[in-house]
Amino acid sequence: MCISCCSNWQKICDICINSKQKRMVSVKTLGQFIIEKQADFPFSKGELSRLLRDIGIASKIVNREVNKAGIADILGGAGEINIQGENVQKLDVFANEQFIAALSAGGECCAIASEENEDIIHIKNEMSRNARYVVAIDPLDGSSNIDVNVSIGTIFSIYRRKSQNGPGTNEDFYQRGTEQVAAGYVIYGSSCMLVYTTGKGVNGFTLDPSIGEFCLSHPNLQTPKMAKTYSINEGNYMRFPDGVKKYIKYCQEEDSSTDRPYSSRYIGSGVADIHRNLITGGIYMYPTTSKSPKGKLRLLYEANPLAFIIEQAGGKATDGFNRIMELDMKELHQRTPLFIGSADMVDMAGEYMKKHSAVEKIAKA
Ligand code: P6P
Repeated sequence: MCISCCSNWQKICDICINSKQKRMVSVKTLGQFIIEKQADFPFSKGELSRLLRDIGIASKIVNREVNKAGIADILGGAGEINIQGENVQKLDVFANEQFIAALSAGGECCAIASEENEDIIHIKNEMSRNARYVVAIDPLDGSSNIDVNVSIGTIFSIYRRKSQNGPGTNEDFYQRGTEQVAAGYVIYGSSCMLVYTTGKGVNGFTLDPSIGEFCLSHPNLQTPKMAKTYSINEGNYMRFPDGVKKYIKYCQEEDSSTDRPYSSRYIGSGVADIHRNLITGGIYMYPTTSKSPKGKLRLLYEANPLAFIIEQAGGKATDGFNRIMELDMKELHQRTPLFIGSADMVDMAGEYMKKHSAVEKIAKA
């Protein structure tokens, strides 16, 4: 209530109330949006919508705990007993359990592949055994940043199962990224945002803690074709392929006609770096290194969902040579190099990779 209402509470109050009602009317929650967009999937009986709802619920619970992490000393650090006498879990274990619980209770997926679990998790209850979808998830990416209060994220990917019924199988997850029916991430940062696509554009929702709802804040996100930010752990420079080294030098050269040098921005939390680049433009690269000869990021629950989102926003995602979403899935925790972001920047990095990998191959031969 504004101060002026108190002085003349009847008349001004109506204005104040009307403006609040207008604000509420303009707010569209994730739930309302999902129902509205359900018409895009005439054959869907709402299962996909319920899956997204379940993920939204778990995200709110994880966000609440992530926000408290800073006072872990009071609550007790992971592995200790807190003041309530409860065993304090590591946040990535907690997050994993929350997403598994929400997806199991929702009954819309028959199996989950998680970064936290070596094997797939079969959802045992009767309702889920014959569910049509499987979910791949990185419950808390960048969790090493929790203790230093840096943004972290959850990444998820949804496929239709390939097996007919009964418990899900590994083969249900051995699908190319092009087969995803939905993908998204949650970023637990200065605000909590959920960004997702079902193949009809990318939309971002910001959690309003005062009403406990994700509200549409970034409709139809599109990423700039070209920008001036590159994200890579340059500490690995000596271990990079020559094409990456040459592209980094290109980014650093002085040339006002192409807005160079670019800015280097690397948070060490992929969801945070890729989210910033999605909105402002830029390229994120995690190439092969001598320490990670196949790359570090996982294809199933990191590269593919992020690639689906960035492509839907007009960007590109490759392994330096090939489109991420066309790579064959052969192992649950398969790693891949990742070049993702503004289309023209990914293309240029790819040209450097192509040009110098040929030279490298000849040198090694
Ligand atoms: P490095 C987090 O562990 C992650 O998978 C990405 O989110 C992040 O961009 C990258 O690894 C950081 O790895 O080797 O640079 O510390």
